[in-house]
Amino acid sequence: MTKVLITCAVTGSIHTPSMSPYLPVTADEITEQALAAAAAGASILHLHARNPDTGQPSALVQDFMAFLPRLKQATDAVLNISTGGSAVMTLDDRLAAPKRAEPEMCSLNMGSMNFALYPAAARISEWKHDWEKPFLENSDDLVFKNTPRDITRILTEMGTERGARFEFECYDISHLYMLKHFVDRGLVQRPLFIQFVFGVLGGMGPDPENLMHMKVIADKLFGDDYMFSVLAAGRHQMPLITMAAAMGGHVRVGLEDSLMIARATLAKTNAEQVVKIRRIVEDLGRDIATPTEARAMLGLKG
Ligand code: KMH
Ligand code: ZN
Repeated sequence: MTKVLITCAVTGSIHTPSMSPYLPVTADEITEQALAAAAAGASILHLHARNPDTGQPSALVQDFMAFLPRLKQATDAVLNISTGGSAVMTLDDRLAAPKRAEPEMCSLNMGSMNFALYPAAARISEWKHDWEKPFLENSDDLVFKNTPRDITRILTEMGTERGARFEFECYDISHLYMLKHFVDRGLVQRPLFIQFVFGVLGGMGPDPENLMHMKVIADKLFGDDYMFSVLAAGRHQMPLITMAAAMGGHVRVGLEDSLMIARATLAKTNAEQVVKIRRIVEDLGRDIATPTEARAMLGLKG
């Protein structure tokens, strides 16, 4: 069976410092945790930046450049930069660092949607920083904007002009049809790497039936010529990615998606989650891909 690509999404832009003291926010913390995740078996590192003082999601090129060159020098893991950023950022903001860094790979969100964070906010009683509570509460009235024009722009500016390949993030069946539309227009290079996203309030729920159905429709739209990976938010992370591994798919872990390592236990590092899913994958009889194998599987420019 195909080797398994483990992606680790190191910090993201959803969780906030009050939710876990282990969430990496400074360049040193992001670098250290990303390198440990790669050493544990993650062949792809999905990266966002944070303001080092407040932990707030950041689109500043300088905040990305504080860790990207260090990662490039210290690991051969594939560096995958988010173009989703955070729903509060403009597309110009979201594209500033990816355009400067010219990564091999970046994320591309395949539709506009609600992206409500209040379930996470409801669990916090003490806030470390002033920005956190309004950031989470205001997500109740926010649209994560990824219109067809936005998608075209990212495909053009990152793909056609800079040679990046994509982690196509699909939160719903409708996003698979949007991806098919862009494949048919000739704007998307194969091989396709599709990330099925479960458990975001605004996207599909974390039900196993949804994963089965996503695969059925992706098979119908893309035939053999695609790879799927799964990420699931919060406590649904490990069960759904285990199911993906058993179905022949790939997996994503990381504190961007879940802060936990087990019920009521915070993960102290991203690497803990990589170690856990690696063990599960290997127990299922599958091998994990190295970064070199990942590049070949994904058709990256290297
Ligand atoms: N946090 C994930 C649910 C992106 O960076 O482009 C979505 C994500 C978006 O990873
Ligand atoms: Zn992300």
